[in-house]
Amino acid sequence: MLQSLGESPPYPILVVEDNHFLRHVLCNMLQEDGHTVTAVADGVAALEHLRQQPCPIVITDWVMPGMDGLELCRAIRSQELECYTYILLLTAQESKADLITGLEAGADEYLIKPINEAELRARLKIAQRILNLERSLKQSLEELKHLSVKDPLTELYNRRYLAERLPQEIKRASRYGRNLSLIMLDIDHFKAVNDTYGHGAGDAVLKICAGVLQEAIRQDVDWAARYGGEEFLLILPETDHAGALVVAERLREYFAATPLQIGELGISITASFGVSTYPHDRRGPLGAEVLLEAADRALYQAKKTGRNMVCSLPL
Ligand code: GH3
Ligand code: MG
Ligand code: MG
Ligand code: MG
Repeated sequence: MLQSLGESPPYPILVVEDNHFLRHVLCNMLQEDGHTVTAVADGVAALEHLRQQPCPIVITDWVMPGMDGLELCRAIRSQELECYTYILLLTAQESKADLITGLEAGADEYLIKPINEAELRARLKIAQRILNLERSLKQSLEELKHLSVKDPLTELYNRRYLAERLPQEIKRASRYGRNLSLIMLDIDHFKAVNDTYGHGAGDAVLKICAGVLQEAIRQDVDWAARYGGEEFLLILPETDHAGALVVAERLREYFAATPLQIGELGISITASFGVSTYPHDRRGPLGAEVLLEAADRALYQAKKTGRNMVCSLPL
């Protein structure tokens, strides 16, 4: 949603002005309007400040000793900053040619001295609108990124992400001689959950299971994906086969012993597990599909041998 004017608090401003009196007047006025203001006396100090702390709005004088306003505009525009810097150039120059030079150096707007406060405020409203626009675009981009890799029901990673990331994990394990384990699990007789309690309760069970999986793994190292309807995959870097079997067995026990609470209902489920491992001493990489297939065969074995079980097969 695009934010409308006035909804966002005033943005911080960096004032760059060598004239002490004018700097003081500007700072007071901007602070009264609710901006957080930092003031410096020349372009070099401004750049140094921006390097340490990006600032969305810069109001800069043109003529200053050392680095002047034009050079500052060019320097800011030549940098890769994480957010847009709106630059308002203050100038005593009134000729069209000079003003065009200022804009071409990278200023978004100019204001001719002596400064008219109402005009300055109006210009800052434009800055606020543009910066709001940038912010909402960034938010939308983040949301889109999130949507493109996450399963909407469980909030776990989706198959698309898995297809992209798993080969990278395998390559990494291969390069550094590390273990990498997969746990594939499938809820037993899940169809019966839907049939008995309804599809809504079935969805709720899937969500809770996903939450349990997410909690059970090491944050920021391991990750979980929804592999199919009621099938999940845990990816455990730096984990050997024995370690992965322990994790799977612990989860199996938890599910078997803990009814999932959905409103008033306590729904008991079990799950079957298949474990596969890329061993640290294996030479050369391995296709992701080989590792997935091994986990899938092990899971099939667990289903065939009675469910509520952890199985593993050699690669
Ligand atoms: P098994 O022990 O052999 O795994 O039996 P199962 O019933 O779990 O397996 P089956 O593959 O026969 O059925 C899976 C069921 O999962 C059928 C499908 O409707 C249900 N399912 C898949 N995705 C979803 C979902 O997003 N929500 C709900 N509620 N059910 C789903
Ligand atoms: Mg000056
Ligand atoms: Mg199932
Ligand atoms: Mg299944």
